[in-house]
Amino acid sequence: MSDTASHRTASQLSPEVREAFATGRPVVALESTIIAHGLPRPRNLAVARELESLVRAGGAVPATVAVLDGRPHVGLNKDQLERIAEDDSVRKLGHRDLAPALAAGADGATTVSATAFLAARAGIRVFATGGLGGVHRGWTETQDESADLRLLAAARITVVCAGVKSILDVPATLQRLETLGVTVLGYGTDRFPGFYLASSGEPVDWTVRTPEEVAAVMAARDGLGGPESAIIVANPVPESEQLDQALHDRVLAEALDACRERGIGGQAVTPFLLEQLTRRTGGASLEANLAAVRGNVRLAARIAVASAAAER
Ligand code: PSU
Ligand code: MN
Repeated sequence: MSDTASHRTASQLSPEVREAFATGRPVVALESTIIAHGLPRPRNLAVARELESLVRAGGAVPATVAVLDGRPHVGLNKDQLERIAEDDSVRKLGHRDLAPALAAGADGATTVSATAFLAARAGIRVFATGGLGGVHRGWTETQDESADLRLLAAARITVVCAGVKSILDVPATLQRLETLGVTVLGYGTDRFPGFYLASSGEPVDWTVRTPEEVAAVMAARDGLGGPESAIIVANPVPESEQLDQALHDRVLAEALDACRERGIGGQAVTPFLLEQLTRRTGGASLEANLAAVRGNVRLAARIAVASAAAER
């Protein structure tokens, strides 16, 4: 654990996670914003539980991250997971929101930026999500770029995702990741995945094909002593489960128009667009999103197992 300095606010570890740290078992961090703000109810709670089961089935221990009563939690029990999925007072917390949420004693779901920070600080090496945040389309007008990117430039953690959300400007986001020095690995592909789609059409410089290869990259980076930034493992949704490309493009254009017309801004943009896509595709985008997340969680467990074995 890195919470050795006594002046630090220690995260509350679940008994399962504490035990895993003590015995060297692999742990996979999961974010909670996707649960609280990225998926419709009541499906979100079932998904939260399913994702934890997938981690366990893969031989690792799940650590869903959230803030409850102003305390950061790494690993949630059954009641706490329910609270995140069902309680209306649960806020969306990026990295910069952690301190005010702690001071206010608030409940909050953590985004990729806040989850990566808390998980890395607790000593967790692998984290799974759906799609990362990034540079939004129309950035020149709104300057909307997810805080996920800057935090990933500063957290030593491996993030398994289906690329970045396709609601974003994908080439601009990849450029930003390059500038920030974040390593990007295509998993079984030389194309950057497109979240709802197996491919965004953009190239990636490095391709890996097994969890052991990812573990080798992690070990090599440790051996180098840096950089202190994330490794993104970009894992495509299976083609058989991807969203139809033409439907995706048409519906996304409508959703972006709706977002602009209603003047949606700030933290509300991403949940709004995801919800619009689900509605306008009759639920098809939700199924593709879930297929991507499940695949990422399974792969993250395999990477955590391989990495823990390599460390022994
Ligand atoms: N992946 C999903 N669904 C989501 C998210 C990721 O499949 O809802 C969340 C993550 O928590 C990510 C956040 O950090 O969306 C990005 O929000 P923003 O664009 O406001 O930074
Ligand atoms: Mn934003």
